[in-house]
Amino acid sequence: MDAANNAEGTMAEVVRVKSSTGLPVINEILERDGCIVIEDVLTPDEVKAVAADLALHFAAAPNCAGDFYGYVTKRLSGLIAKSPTCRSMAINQAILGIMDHFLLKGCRGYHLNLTQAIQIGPNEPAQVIHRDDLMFNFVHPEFEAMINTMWAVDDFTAENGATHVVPGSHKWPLDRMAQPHEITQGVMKAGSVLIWLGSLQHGGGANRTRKPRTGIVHSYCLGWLRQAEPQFLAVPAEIARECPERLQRLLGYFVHEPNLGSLEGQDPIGMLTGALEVNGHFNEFLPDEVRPLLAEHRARLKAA
Ligand SMILES: O=C(O)CCC(=O)C(=O)O
Ligand SMILES: [Fe+2]
Repeated sequence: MDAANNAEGTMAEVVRVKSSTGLPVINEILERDGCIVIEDVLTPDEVKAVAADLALHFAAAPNCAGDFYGYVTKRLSGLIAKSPTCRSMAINQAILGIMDHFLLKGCRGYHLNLTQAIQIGPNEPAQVIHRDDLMFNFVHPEFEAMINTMWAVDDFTAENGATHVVPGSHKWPLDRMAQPHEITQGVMKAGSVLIWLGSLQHGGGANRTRKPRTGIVHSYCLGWLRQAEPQFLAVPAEIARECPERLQRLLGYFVHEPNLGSLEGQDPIGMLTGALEVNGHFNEFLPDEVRPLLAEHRARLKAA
């Protein structure tokens, strides 16, 4: 789609920055526009590696068959189990810096919401423009519930289905729909990553070429929300056990204070390390700020 003048007379455009750009600049652009492209985050070898990790899976997968997911589009899930390269992409420092900035406004820890490789085939039309965070059905204007990263495995072009985005639409009222001139595309080279806030209007582009367009979505959400793709089930424990601790936590092996997600009153990561003890010590997982209140309560009881 051609970029055109929007209501303010400026072009609808996604800002593209180099991977060396500082986090505060990236976060400021994301706050303002709701989307950004960071160029060349993966090396060409990493792009090749992730494509190779997924090649046999894509070959075996049928097309989707749905008005939202498409009919000439293949989707793979469970990428942390399927691709060692995705494991390191999911804990990329810059990406997690962005997640910290946005998601820690609404929670004390976040996790992976879903992993999905999307291969838009030739002749797939554009996906409907939508907001991903409608899966979390409540109003939350003061923080983002989820954020998506779309890693380009192929070059994303205007012709092959580079993701449609509507810069600024994360600030719109829910019932304002994007007009064609307000929509642009996340055009980027393989190895770059498009990031969009869960409240931003967007959708897969039409593929008018003869080759598929492959991208990888790693989505992150607030730690007290249900994951769209349950990572405990998507990633077998034998694989999770071999992952770095940061990734294990992102899969969901953590307690969101207070006391959300504990197992046997313990940190669920004990399921992977062997430390979890059935009927063992029952811990309380509390934010530091409530501890003085509890201590006061105990002191009052003692004094009475
Ligand atoms: O494939 C894309 O570019 C975006 C897909 C998307 O937004 C979705 O399936 O929710
Ligand atoms: Fe989407």
